[in-house]
Amino acid sequence: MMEYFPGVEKVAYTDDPMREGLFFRHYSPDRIVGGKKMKDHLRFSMAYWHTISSGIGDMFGAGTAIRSWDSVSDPMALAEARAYGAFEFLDKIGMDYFCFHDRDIAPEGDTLAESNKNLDKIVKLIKKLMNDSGKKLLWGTASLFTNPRYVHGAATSPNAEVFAYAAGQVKKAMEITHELGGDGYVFWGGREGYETLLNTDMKREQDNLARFLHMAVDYAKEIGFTGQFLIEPKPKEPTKHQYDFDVASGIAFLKTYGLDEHFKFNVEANHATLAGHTFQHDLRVARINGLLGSVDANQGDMLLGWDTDQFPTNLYDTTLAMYEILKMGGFTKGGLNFDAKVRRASFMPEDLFYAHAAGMDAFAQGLVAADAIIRDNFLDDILEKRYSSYETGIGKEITEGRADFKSLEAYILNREEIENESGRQEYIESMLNEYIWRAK
Ligand code: XLS
Ligand code: NI
Ligand code: NI
Repeated sequence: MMEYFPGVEKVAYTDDPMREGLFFRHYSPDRIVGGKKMKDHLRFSMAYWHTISSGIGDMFGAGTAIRSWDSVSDPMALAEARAYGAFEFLDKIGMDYFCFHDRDIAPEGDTLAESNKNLDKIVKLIKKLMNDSGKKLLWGTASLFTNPRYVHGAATSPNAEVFAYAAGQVKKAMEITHELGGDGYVFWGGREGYETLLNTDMKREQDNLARFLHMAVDYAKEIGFTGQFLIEPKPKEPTKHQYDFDVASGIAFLKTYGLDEHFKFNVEANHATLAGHTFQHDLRVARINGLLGSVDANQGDMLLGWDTDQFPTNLYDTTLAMYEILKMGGFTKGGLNFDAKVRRASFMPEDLFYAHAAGMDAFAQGLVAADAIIRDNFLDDILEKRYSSYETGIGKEITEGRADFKSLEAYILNREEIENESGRQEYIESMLNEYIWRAK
């Protein structure tokens, strides 16, 4: 059998973090943390589009990636080679899940019918590879942004023909996700947004997006798909303004259109930061609303204002992300999908392995640190103390809904001074450092 990553062994854990070479230095899949195996906490997933189908080009230059399947020119043969390569990659990196767009796995034909035929062929192969390996599909999705027909959007296109095409395409993408036992189905609003309000009927576009999502909910019921539907917010790029700007605006949209019981969020780190939030912020907003479903694990660059999709290596972010995930009780149908690409200059096949291992280690260490923070009640104790005034006296009356403006005025009218306590941010940050440094 053809080997697509020759010379790369299965990545193993080493307890000597300074050992040279390709190893996990913190990720040890079967290690128990907080009563659960690391791999079951983290549910790592490979993004087919970045790791397998991309040539890692950028806006200014062609792809540089060197891959074993480069010499295959027939599009279907190439899709097959990539599928084999994908499963070899998953096996060697030791990851249980993957995610894809329909067009990542099979080439688009001249008609939707032809594209679907191509998909059927590759899905059959992928299903076999999944059965042989035990690898699983975290979520599927449809690319409603690459083809020029989606120039004005898909479900928000001013052109009803395009809406119909998108519906047909998503119908098929849901069917194959269901066929492959996917745990979820993602809606990232590719070009669902606008460039200028001068030519945009915002109300109609949002109404149409909601109609589209309701149709998806109905069709899932019809085919018995019970995976989690996920909205992936992003504030901009490719459009100047995306409708699913961030989790908070996503919640408003879902509630406005009666969709909130059918969807959760797939929170992507780099999208949160593009929206002017921290990664933790969007995870928190989703979590406290009971809507945190899954995570696209990557990171942006402080100096670059676009979705650079870098592999996540920042331990503060991974620790605080794992904190939110543990606080929600862990993933059920979600996971950590590396929606991340190697830099254009990291063009060797091995770079893919080093990149994923770096992200997996960063999240493993973040998990250990977050688990310790939770076990010690470190942040919970701080919150308990900080908000304790709401547990007794007048605060309790406010909390329990027994106070009103008149009773509060009567209570406070003759009070001379109120004492506040320090927020102790710097102390807390220094302790967070300790938790990260000590995470072993
Ligand atoms: C793009 C998005 C995309 C989604 C899936 O910015 O992150 O890759 O995750 O369509
Ligand atoms: Ni993403
Ligand atoms: Ni992204």
